[in-house]
Amino acid sequence: MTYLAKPRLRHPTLATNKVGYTRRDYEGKISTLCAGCGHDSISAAIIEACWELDIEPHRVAKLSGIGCSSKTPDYFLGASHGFNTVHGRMPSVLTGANLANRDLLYLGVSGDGDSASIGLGQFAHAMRRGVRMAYIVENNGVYGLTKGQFSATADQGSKSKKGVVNTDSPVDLVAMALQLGASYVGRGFSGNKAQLVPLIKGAISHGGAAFIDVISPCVAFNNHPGSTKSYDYVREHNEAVSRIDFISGREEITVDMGAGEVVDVRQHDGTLLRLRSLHPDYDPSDRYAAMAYMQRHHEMGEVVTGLLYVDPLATDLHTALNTSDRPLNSLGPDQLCPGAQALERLNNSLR
Ligand SMILES: Cc1ncc(C[n+]2csc(CCOP(=O)(O)OP(=O)(O)O)c2C)c(N)n1
Ligand code: SF4
Ligand SMILES: [Mg+2]
Repeated sequence: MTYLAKPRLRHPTLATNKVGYTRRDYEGKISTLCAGCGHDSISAAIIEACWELDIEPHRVAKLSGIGCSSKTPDYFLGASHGFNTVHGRMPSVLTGANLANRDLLYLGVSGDGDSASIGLGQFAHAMRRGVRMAYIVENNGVYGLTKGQFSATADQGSKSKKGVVNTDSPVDLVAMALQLGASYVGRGFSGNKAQLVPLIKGAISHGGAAFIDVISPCVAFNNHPGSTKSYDYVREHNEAVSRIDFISGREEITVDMGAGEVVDVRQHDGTLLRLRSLHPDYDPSDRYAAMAYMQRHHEMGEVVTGLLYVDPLATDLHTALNTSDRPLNSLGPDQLCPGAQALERLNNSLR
């Protein structure tokens, strides 16, 4: 096997962000995915989002499971913390890491097989517990790494490359995330970077469990007529509910008066999500209306994209558990161990 390394040369004219890094500093190894795989476009969007957010790479922890999608953290943020877990187990490992060190920004990267099949239970519990993270599923409707079997997100009636029809109903991770209590829920398309980058920026800056399902065509096994996860199908059936701009707290805020209805959503950290509603009837603050809207449009054969729901005042698992403001991994044994007397008191209270 040949390992390709990127040249270390840095062109002096490359633009730097506010913390002094170029986009190159957010890259990783050279991708070994198939040319044209949607997952590579998502990696590019993550790189762009982190660069634009002025995040220092060492403040990010990227975790994934198993699959082509779960390999991608090797191709971005090469200077960040990383953990490639076992299949479907990213959410629990991320939850543990997050509880140990609340100071990092957590990026969970997974696939539709990893999250909707073997890892469905893990996905559900991370959403309902409100673990603060940007959870990104790179959804191609197949197990790409193991040669293209239908995954649980494949639409009923869609066809495999060999013409086999999928008879099972799909798991819709967006609908599940909404139902389970995620406080930021969106759907993107790997072929629409202009929409995806602000969606990812909003998710990283969000104060609770943020979930984005990104339709990401698998060019090797699921990009043919009959697939509902192909480039052509998604381009033809895409129904965007909103155009989203992400405005960091420090930047000047301007209003585009010419656009359609504009909803500004200010998040905990002062950042602003500016949603230009493309449909006057769409309300991104109504969880149940979002679920009904998605269902209606799915039945019409449409793939609804955009920021579907956000609770700007969401809190996370640390708030629920009332953990210490200081990351647990920075506390010493004297602070972590309550001592024999406290243990005795607790035992007595339970007798
Ligand atoms: C416990 C376990 N079961 C099965 C596998 C085999 N396996 C590897 S990747 C994968 C599916 C990956 O699909 P997905 O998450 O959709 O990623 P993609 O390759 O499509 O991006 C499976 C079933 C495994 N690695 N471990
Ligand atoms: S098999 Fe599919 S998902 Fe895997 S790298 Fe190739 S195109 Fe991407
Ligand atoms: Mg897949």
